[in-house]
Amino acid sequence: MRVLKYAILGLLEQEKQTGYDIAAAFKGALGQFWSAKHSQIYPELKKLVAEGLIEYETVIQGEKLEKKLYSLTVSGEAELKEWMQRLEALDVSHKDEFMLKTFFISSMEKEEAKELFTNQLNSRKRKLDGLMRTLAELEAECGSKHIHFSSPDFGHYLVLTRAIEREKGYLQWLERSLQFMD
Ligand code: FER
Repeated sequence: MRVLKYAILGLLEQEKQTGYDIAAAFKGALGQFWSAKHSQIYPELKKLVAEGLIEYETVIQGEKLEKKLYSLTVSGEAELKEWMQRLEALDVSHKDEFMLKTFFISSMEKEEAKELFTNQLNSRKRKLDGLMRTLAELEAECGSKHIHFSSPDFGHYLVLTRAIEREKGYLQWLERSLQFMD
């Protein structure tokens, strides 16, 4: 399935934007869990225009730089809505290279295995730190108000808290596995 298609439709549902803005969104929060390169984004935009799911108006930016400002068409909105409501089967395709190595760990020396796990532990601690910092920023932006379903950041909040729970669990498992190796 072309999931990138829906990522772009979702971004354009939030607001009209240029290809540059869309590419920038993939460098932000979205790109932390759904990555896409420029070389994928621009052809996808072209395809979506050809399919009538998005359209653009040409606008002048700065002196005379022409930019395409993309927006959803009515059928693009319908397609996004259909995808959002579709109940997908559990995704087993989460490819985790570290899990692949873990699966084959008996081919390693114990000290090598411990190094591999310690390295993963340190990387994931840093990742968790970054996630907690982003969450603190998000909460600070909200001020005293609590995040709720209709907050503009609600989706970002859910994605972040999910990632934090996952990393905490991952760290616990890494620590337990390291103890197990002793
Ligand atoms: C963010 C949103 C999501 C972010 C990280 C994520 C550090 C990570 C998600 C994941 O790993 O599932 O703003 O910033």
